[in-house]
Amino acid sequence: MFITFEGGEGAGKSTQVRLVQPWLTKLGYVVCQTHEPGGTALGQQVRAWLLDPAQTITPTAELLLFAADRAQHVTEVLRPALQQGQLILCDRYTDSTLAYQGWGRGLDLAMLHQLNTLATQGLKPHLTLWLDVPPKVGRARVRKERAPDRLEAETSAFHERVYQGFCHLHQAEPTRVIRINGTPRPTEVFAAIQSELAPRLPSCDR
Ligand code: Z5A
Repeated sequence: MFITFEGGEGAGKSTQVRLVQPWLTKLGYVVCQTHEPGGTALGQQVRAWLLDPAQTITPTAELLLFAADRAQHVTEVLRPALQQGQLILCDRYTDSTLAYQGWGRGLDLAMLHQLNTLATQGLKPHLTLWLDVPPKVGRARVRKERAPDRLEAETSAFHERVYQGFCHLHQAEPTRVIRINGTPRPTEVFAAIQSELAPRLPSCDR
């Protein structure tokens, strides 16, 4: 099973992946925990360019860098993990491209769908957990910790458009893109994720 975590900056994706992983392992699943951008050695370098606030990157170049990271990640990590029967937890995937480069940057959504298909060779998540946190709340969480990276340093209007993108993705595919209220405490968010995930998990031979 291939599960992705999505949301705006500071939505709590990494926090929840860190809670879900040991829970699923305890249930007997072999879990592959990964992320985009940067889930491969090549991707780590691409990620450094993408997030470096000193870089000026055109929207199209940015899109192609995310796609290159994804193409490598799918071939090197995701497909082999699925072939080995592992359960994948992936922090960001194709929906981030639609929300950030589509709604955020205003690139053509039909073209983004085509590019996502090319980069993933058609590999879609079985389930996506969208951590719904208002952009202001997510940004405040991140600002408390560190200086913003290149994308985090975008305007509030950009992050609001990204948020609208995630809302739209949830409305368009409500059975795949599950909305989780990401504003309560992490343990409460985790409990909500457990109750959504538990009935959907495949049977597991311990
Ligand atoms: N991007 C893109 O544009 N196109 C694409 O195709 C892809 C990505 C794949 C890097 O991603 C950027 O790439 C990202 C989207 C773009 N840019 N932005 N903005 P990333 O995943 O590396 O960066 P991120 O999503 O922004 O990471 P993040 O800010 O660290 O968010 P997070 O993983 O969702 O949150 P977290 O690390 O779990 O938590 C952040 C803080 O909030 C931390 O202090 C926690 O302790 C705290 N936290 C977490 N949960 C809670 C709750 N429930 N309450 C209170 N505080 C909490």
